[in-house]
Amino acid sequence: MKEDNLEKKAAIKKPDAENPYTLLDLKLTPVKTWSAGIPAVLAAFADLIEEKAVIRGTKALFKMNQAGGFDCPSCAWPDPDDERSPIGEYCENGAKALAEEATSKRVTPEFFKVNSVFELAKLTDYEIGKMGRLTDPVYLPENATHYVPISWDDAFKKIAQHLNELKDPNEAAFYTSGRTSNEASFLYQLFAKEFGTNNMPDCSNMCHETSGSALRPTIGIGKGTVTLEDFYDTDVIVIIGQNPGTNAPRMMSALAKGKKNGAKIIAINPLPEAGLFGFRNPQEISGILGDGDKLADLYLPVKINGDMALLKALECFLVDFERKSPGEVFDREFIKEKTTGYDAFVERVEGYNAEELAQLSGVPLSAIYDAAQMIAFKKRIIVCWGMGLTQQPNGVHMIREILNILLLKGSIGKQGAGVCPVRGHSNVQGNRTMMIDEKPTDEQLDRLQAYFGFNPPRAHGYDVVRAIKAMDEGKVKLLFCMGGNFLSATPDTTYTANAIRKLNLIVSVSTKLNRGHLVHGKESIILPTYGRSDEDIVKGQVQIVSTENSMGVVQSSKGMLKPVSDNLVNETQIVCRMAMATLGDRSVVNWQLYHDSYNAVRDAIEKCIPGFENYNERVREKAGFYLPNAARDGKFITKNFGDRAPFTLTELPDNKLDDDEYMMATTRTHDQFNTTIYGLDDRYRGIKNERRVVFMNQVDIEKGGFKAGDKVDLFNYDDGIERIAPLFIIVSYQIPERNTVTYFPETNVLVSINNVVEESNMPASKYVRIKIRKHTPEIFERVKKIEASS
Ligand SMILES: Nc1nc2c(c(=O)[nH]1)N[C@H]1C(S)=C(S)[C@@H](COP(=O)(O)OP(=O)(O)OC[C@H]3O[C@@H](n4cnc5c(=O)[nH]c(N)nc54)[C@H](O)[C@@H]3O)O[C@H]1N2
Ligand SMILES: Nc1nc2c(c(=O)[nH]1)N[C@H]1C(S)=C(S)[C@@H](COP(=O)(O)OP(=O)(O)OC[C@H]3O[C@@H](n4cnc5c(=O)[nH]c(N)nc54)[C@H](O)[C@@H]3O)O[C@H]1N2
Ligand code: SF4
Ligand SMILES: [Mo]
Repeated sequence: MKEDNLEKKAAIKKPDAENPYTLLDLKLTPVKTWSAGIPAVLAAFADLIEEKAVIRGTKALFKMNQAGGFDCPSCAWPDPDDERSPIGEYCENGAKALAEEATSKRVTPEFFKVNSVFELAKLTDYEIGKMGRLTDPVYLPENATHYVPISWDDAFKKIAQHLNELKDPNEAAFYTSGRTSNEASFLYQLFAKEFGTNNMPDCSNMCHETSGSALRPTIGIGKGTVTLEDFYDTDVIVIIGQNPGTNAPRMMSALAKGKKNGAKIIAINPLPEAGLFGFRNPQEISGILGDGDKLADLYLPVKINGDMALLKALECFLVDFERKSPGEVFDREFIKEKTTGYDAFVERVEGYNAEELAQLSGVPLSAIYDAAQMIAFKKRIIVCWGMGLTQQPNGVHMIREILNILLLKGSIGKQGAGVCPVRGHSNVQGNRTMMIDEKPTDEQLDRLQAYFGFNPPRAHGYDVVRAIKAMDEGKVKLLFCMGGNFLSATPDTTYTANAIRKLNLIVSVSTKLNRGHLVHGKESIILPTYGRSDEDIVKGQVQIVSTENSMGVVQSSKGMLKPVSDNLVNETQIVCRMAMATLGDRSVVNWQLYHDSYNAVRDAIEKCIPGFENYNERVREKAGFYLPNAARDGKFITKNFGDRAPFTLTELPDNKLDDDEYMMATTRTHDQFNTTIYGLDDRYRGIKNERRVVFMNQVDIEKGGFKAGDKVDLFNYDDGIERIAPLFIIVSYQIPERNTVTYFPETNVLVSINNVVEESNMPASKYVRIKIRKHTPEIFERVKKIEASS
């Protein structure tokens, strides 16, 4: 009894929203200049062994990304349309993602009985993730210390009761991470809209919202325009702000193939990432025994956010070359027929001084000249980008600047040319196609209304940042999370944790335990569900679901592993049961039909979303089908510019730093999937057994009076508020001066909720002004004070 009381008191002290502030035992290993190869194969299998899933996992690996198999749950890189390698169409990180899912370790109700929420929160994210798969629904009552079992029916009753008690449907928000299938996503947004809200924050709001915001008004579609085939026959591939060797590893094979066929590669990144320089294909003998493929022909070590200056300097050269060889550099016909705003754009470029721009970018002018030379007389250029651009305050404009260059060259909407935003989560693009969007268009809503017969809400809802603020202000009282880890993926951890604690109820549909389950509202419910690799049987039949990859291909996915528990429910049925429990007779949707049949869901999708004609038939074709993409075909149907793509006039950012300030980009290690920490190494960057590191240039280390290996604390002072990430180790690294890199989620605590990307409102988590000071033990007291007062 006494112990129970103590425990309650402890629980009131708030479970930690942060990883423990302790250091492991950092070892430095050589930084790599090529990716994959034998170490990648070994690493893939090491994870299966650790997860006690060797037999299950190996069996599944051979079905992953194969026609008739299941879609890799990790990233959104596409599979080849034609022949697939019988040895395997997966990479090291796909295998790790699978090992996480296929694990035979289990988090059962007994686990929750012996482990209080408070105690669990003292573990690291790595330890929490390694506990295993969730097996049963559990419920945390108000003021309770432990999750307790709850039946599915009771869970839905509780959720329904909470939803129906809200004064306004907009007091609820429905978050989506990017793994949810098309079928479940469609029903999920349908439910939110029938319930009455467009509050659908999703992981896109932290990821590629910036790309959509940049592309939709300019080329008429918020997606990429290239296909995998384009990589194989092109002249130049530019990779800017993206780390393919870690985050889309099979992109390396496409780059190598393009390169073999004559393409040149330009890499633009503050860090010399291994995957940009070389690739040893573990699926080819030459990759195992030989030197592999050399990739980047030119590497431009841009400063964080120096990309705008760099792109403009590049344009200065292009304009100059064109002046000297009229018609040979720019595609005059394309510009005349398909674009608008050319003259004003060129005038703007002519006003710049290339030397000054180069200074701002951090890249020598001669190297930018070389890049200009490489693209000036080529017509087929592909530009790929990732979070290095999208998570910058001016990311929308930087992407439009890339587009400016492609428009000058007529290098979009033709074979071997175009834009390639490399999407993150395996079905994040499909989620958006299925209308998971806080700002659906009238056309989308009209079609839904016509088919289902209810009036969907028209007012825009909350995105991620706005949802957190609304939670803090008490305007959102219930957060439903379809996958993901809302707490740790979002910025300003202390503020966000506090906002979550104000909720009446948080519901998480999850495969694995994460910190987001431990920092909770007054009440909390966890609903365990299937992963992509799990066999999903409905009415005695094994089901397929579908997903859309980075290049707009919709494919089927059929899980094959026996689920870890008989008490899991698939996401589609979770939505249907929640809808029936909440809306009852109020609903005009036949939820029972969709509950029982994925085919019926696909039929409804076909009626409501263009491009899905004969969905049920075509999704069963071997390589799936491409969604329509007018920009890919060279048609730019824009809202404000008719059938023309506009040149955009952009500004240079002011990146001046105070004397003791550094710019920090938060990034991923090679051993994590977002907030899921597979392991504690970052092999390619030479880091072993530590995540609390800060990469610094040696010049800065010395100027700051530090030494490599010193322990430091990191601070941010945006909005006049002190934010602290204590206890990091300095690692001397090849990175531009005054720039630093750290890993998220540990440094999300430093990212102000107000530090957002213009237009897309995404957290600008690669543009964080920090101060670095020698570590003092007293810092922990200060951190505690900040947490207590928030
Ligand atoms: N294994 C694995 N795969 C993943 C993920 C994962 O966590 N693990 N996450 C998935 C998801 S959701 C996403 S969105 C993608 C993310 O994939 P990426 O877009 O590659 O994401 P990051 O690792 O955050 O960082 C991208 C790169 O941006 C660079 N960078 C930072 N600042 C700047 C800058 O100012 N300019 C330029 N040019 N570059 C800069 C960094 O050095 C880094 O190399 O990967 C997906 N795939
Ligand atoms: N500082 C900083 N912050 C960032 C980023 C950054 O670069 N820097 N990147 C941002 C980006 S690009 C993204 S996409 C977000 C990611 O944000 P999220 O998508 O919210 O986070 P994840 O870590 O991918 O979610 C992991 C959890 O999803 C659950 N899960 C896994 N598979 C499934 C499944 O099949 N179904 C269900 N229902 N649940 C599943 C598991 O419980 C797991 O713990 O983070 C963002 N946050
Ligand atoms: S590239 Fe991405 S989708 Fe393909 S196997 Fe690797 S992690 Fe999975
Ligand atoms: Mo992402």
